[in-house]
Amino acid sequence: QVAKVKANFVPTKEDYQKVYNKIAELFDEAGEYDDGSYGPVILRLAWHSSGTYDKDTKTGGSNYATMRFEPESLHGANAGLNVARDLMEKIKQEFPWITYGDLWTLGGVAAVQEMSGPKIPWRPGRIDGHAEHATPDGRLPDASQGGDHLRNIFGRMGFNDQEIVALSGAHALGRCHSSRSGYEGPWTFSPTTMTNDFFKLLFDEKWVWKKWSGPKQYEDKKTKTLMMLPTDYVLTQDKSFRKYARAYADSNELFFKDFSAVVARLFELGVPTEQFVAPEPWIMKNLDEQDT
Ligand code: DDH
Repeated sequence: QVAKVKANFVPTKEDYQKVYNKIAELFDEAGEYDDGSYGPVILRLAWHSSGTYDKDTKTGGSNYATMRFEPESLHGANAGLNVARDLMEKIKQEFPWITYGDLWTLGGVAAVQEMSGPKIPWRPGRIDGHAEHATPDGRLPDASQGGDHLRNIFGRMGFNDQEIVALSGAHALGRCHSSRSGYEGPWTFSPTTMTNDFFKLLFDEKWVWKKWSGPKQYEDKKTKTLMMLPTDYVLTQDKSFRKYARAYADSNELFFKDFSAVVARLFELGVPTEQFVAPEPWIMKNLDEQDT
């Protein structure tokens, strides 16, 4: 049954916490799907809905949740994210008052926090837009490219080298699917727990080209079970990137601190400040911090 939005209903932080809780409970309903959690794919939805931002034209970003519409839903980079959008649609039916942009980014926050990551400050205020707010294809990173491409793509969003490296640490979570991106496999041995293992493995393992007919990707020489994308590996090859990657490999605490700050900013890209309900972002509670 679809709940009706009551007239003049002004949701409070507690109402958003209820949505957070439902999303968090949903992660564990994954059963045999991937590594037993929907968390990673929902984080990817939040990131791809935010990462289309262009600071010069102030277009794209999480404000309008335009990935609901074609052709953005069909952009190559978004292959497989229909899984995440369909899951979030169930939550939207239960809480029809929340906007899609708020719902998807709150999903990303819940994914990081529930998979043992740092708190991600977040606040509501995004509005549902229309297909004409969608941005052209090609705004998200192409995994086959190198450092210049990363700087172009993330620079357009307003991020520097340190922030590019911190954001890339999200690949501690989840995996590649040959049916979606063409790439295959997880980056770490614990793809549903947020750690700095992505950086540690980059330095500690020997990475060799995987011999297969798929797109060029690395595999770890020892177990051949882990993978790195060309854009991941470049974080150890470029002098400036390497400095930050090394620092995050050496300190999970530093990585969590920087990751939290940069993801909070990522999820607010494209949202005019005056739209935000609260002057300061909120810290949502994890499921295990509540009595429920
Ligand atoms: Fe990513 N990512 N990502 N990524 N990403 C993929 C999966 C996941 C790139 C390419 C890919 C970020 C940055 C980059 C997550 C989070 C984040 C896949 C595999 C590719 C390819 C998709 C599939 O086959 O299902 C590239 C390139 C970059 C870059 O250039 C830096 C960032 C910034 C984030 C973030 O969340 C902040 C997550 C999570 C996944 C795992 C999804 C899943 O289904 O599992």
